[in-house]
Amino acid sequence: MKTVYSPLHAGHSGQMELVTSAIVPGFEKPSRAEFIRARVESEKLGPIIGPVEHDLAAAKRVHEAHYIDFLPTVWPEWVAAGFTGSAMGFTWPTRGLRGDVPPKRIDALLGYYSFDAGATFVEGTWAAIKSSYDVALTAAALVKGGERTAFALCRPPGHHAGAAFMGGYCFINNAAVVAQWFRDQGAKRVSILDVDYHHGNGTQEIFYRRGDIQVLNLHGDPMVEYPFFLGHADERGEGDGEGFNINYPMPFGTNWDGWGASLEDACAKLAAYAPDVVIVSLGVDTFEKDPISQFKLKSVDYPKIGRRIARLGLPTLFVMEGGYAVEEIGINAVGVLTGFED
Ligand code: SP5
Ligand code: ZN
Repeated sequence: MKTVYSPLHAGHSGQMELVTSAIVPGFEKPSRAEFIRARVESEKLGPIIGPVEHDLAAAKRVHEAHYIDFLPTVWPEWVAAGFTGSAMGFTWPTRGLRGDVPPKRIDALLGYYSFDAGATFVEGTWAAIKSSYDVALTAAALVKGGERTAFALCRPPGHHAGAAFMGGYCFINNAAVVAQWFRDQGAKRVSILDVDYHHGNGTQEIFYRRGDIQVLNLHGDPMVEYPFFLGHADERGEGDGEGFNINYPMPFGTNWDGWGASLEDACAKLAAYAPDVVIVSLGVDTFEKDPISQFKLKSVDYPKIGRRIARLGLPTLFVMEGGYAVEEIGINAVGVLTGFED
């Protein structure tokens, strides 16, 4: 399969992150994408190609236009305000506050457009976000053009980004963008299978009232795991979307037995939906050695994921999301892809 990759991700580096009362170097760092790219090469997965540049129209099909227009302004406004370090919010419009009046200060706007302090900007961040979006759309076009599968090596990831908010290392929701893009290209139904350790709250929010895009999510139980405020099993979609959002929250310590059983159930529901295309939000932070996660998948389990998805027999686009054990991230991510191609 072809991999789409852009070196522009690397400018999104040196971000700091707020973790339990300390500001630490971000877990979502450039070496993640480089370890994956190196493994794609050493495993001879297939050609690595660069992205085609796109305008932002496809992003505005799933995100609010004012949010997308805000993103490129962040770093220039942060610098103009005299701030240094990673640009991040510090005040958020939660229950009881006004979420409808954008303030006029960049540090306040960062809070207005986010749900945590986990999506921070440095000088190269906007270029990286844009390249990640271009990578996803370029890979989608390969599948639309008749290839059975493709790998969008996106960085930064996307699944925590909602219609008008960022967070959790995510800015533009690449998987949501390409799901809508396939619909706009004539696909009747699209399924998004999110196997990242964390619940894809942004993807769920974007499609919650829609029946034309099925969203299946396997993740750590939000009662005890980030993002905490979405991802419970009783969230099944609303209106036209009733029954088309399916969550599989799982406890800390879940290994292949439990996780694989959830995948099996998700694949059955996906097959019954009979989509024209499957988008896999591919996180490998389910790995036993992941530094921020609590599942216990082993490297030998990742090819099993790919093989099970391949058995659906559907055109499948893999979109990279999380995974922070950088030494093994390439082995695990590419393990899914080689398993798919077995
Ligand atoms: C795309 C993606 O995987 N985003 C994940 C965002 C997670 N942000 C919260 C991380 C909290 C880490 N707390 C545990 C620290 C252990 N030292
Ligand atoms: Zn994750």
